[in-house]
Amino acid sequence: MNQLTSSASRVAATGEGIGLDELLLAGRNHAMPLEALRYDVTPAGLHYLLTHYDIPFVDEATFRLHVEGRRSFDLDMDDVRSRPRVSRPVTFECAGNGRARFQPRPVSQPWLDGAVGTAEWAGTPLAPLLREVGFDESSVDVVFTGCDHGMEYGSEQDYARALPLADALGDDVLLAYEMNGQPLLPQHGAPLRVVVPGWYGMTQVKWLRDIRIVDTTFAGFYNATAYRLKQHVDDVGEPVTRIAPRALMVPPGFPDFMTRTRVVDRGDHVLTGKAWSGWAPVRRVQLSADGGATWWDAELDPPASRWAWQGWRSPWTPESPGTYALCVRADDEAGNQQPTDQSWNRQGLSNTSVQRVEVVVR
Ligand SMILES: Nc1nc2c(c(=O)[nH]1)N[C@H]1C(S)=C(S)[C@@H](COP(=O)(O)O)O[C@H]1N2
Ligand SMILES: [Mo]
Repeated sequence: MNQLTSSASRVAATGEGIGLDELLLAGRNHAMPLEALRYDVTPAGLHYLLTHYDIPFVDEATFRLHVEGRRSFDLDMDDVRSRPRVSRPVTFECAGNGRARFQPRPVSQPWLDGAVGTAEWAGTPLAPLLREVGFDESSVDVVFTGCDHGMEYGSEQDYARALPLADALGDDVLLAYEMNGQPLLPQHGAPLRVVVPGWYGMTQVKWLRDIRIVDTTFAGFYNATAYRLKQHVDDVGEPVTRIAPRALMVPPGFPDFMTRTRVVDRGDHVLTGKAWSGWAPVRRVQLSADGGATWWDAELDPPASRWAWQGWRSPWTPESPGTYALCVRADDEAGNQQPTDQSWNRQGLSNTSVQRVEVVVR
């Protein structure tokens, strides 16, 4: 079947534009408009979306979550909701954020900067459920399977991602049934999804129907093949796990429709935005108005929670009319920083090269 082989991963030729296949993905999987960086909690309709296959139609009335370890049981949504409830703001970012800026461009969902958002997720902690179902020293991974089904690189499967058991037992991991105080929307995983704070988006399995504790490293597509930093298609590669630090700014002034170049008046401005890292708290956010030649420090807002992005602000007073290239970058307390020279990888993952916003001062 030609369609199956043609869905294998590809790198665009030099000068090749975004194709209609990529446009179709980009329309289904929208980014968060960067002006929404103003909100601490992203309104649900502005949060980015990434769905590999179709949004499955899940009937909550007949829905059962199957949980399997040393024992097994099934839960309906009333059972899930009757368990202890917690709520926390968590920033999600797609591991492919920044992919479209790689040269050459890996052909896939062509993200620029906006595959990020922060929601208030409510649900029940996962660890007690894993303890109830039971595991022992030989247990390795927890496999989360969604209700959605499709094909990628020619392999047919349900969306399934494993997390090492030690990480799945983390205090902050939850099974979420609410986003921003409302039941999950269909596109965000209704009725139930996993939320693993600090990890890239592929970990946050939507339409969760099955949790399985297994004794061998899970060899499914989304762990063994996808979401790995590779140079060549047959490399084993290193898995991407936690979110690398990044800062983004609210584009100042107003945009030109087609170029998105910003127009601002000369004089006093306050630049604002958000910064985050899944490895450690954000240590510093820096700004540049000359395309990264010189930098100054922004002021960080106090963190609202460990797992939500943090606000930052800085005055900026361009005195003379002209064109400026505003840039912003973050580093974290573990010493991770946004690179000046981003290294390339075959799947277009974790491109945290600094955001650059062209501004015309009049
Ligand atoms: N079942 C299922 N879960 C999934 C996906 C998917 O395609 N199917 N996409 C993952 C990816 S790659 C990302 S980035 C996040 C996006 O979550 P959101 O659409 O709620 O923002 O969901 C993850 N969970
Ligand atoms: Mo993603």
